Amino acid sequence: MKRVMILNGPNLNMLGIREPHIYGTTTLAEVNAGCEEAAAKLGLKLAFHQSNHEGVLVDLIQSARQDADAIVINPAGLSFTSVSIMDAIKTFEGPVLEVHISNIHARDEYHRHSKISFVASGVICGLGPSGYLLAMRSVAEAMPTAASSGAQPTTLHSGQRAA
Ligand code: DHK
Repeated sequence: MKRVMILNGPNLNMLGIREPHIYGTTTLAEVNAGCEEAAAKLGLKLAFHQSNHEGVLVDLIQSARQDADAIVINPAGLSFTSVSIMDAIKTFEGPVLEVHISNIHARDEYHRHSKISFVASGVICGLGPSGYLLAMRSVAEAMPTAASSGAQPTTLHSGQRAA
C-alpha cells in the first residue's frame, strides 16, 4: 500500500474559523476525515501532520524519505517565503503535490508566487478541500497499487516530476 504524507503548514489548524470567506467553513479534522475516506477507496495509507513551524515541516519532509512514497503539502503562508521547505522537497524523490484551498493566483501580491511550485510535481489551487482528494487521486494513479492491474505508467504523469 502506498504511503502518503499529508502536510499542512501554518494556520491551517484554524481552518473553519479563519477567514471563512476565503478558506470556507470546513475544519482541518473534517478535511482529514474526507482524505481518510478517499484513501480507503484508493488504496493509500495516510499520515497527517500540521505545524505552524518551518523547521518542523522541514524535518517531516526529510523523514518522508523513509516514511512515505508521496507527499501532499499545503505549505500555507510558507509557500511564498520558504527556501528551506523548497530545498527539503528537492531531497524527496517521489511525487510532491502542492495544494492550496484558495486560488492563490486570484489573490493579493503576497499570496501569488509560491516558491514550492518550482519544485512540486503538480499544483492544485482554488478547489477548496477537494484539492487534497484530487492530489491523492493523482498519487494513486501515478503509482498503481499491487491490487491494481499492474500496468505501469509509460508517460510522465502530473504526479511525477521531470528529471
Ligand atoms: C493557505 C494559507 O494559509 C495562505 O497563506 C496561502 C493557502 C493559501 C490555501 O489557500 O490553502 O496563501
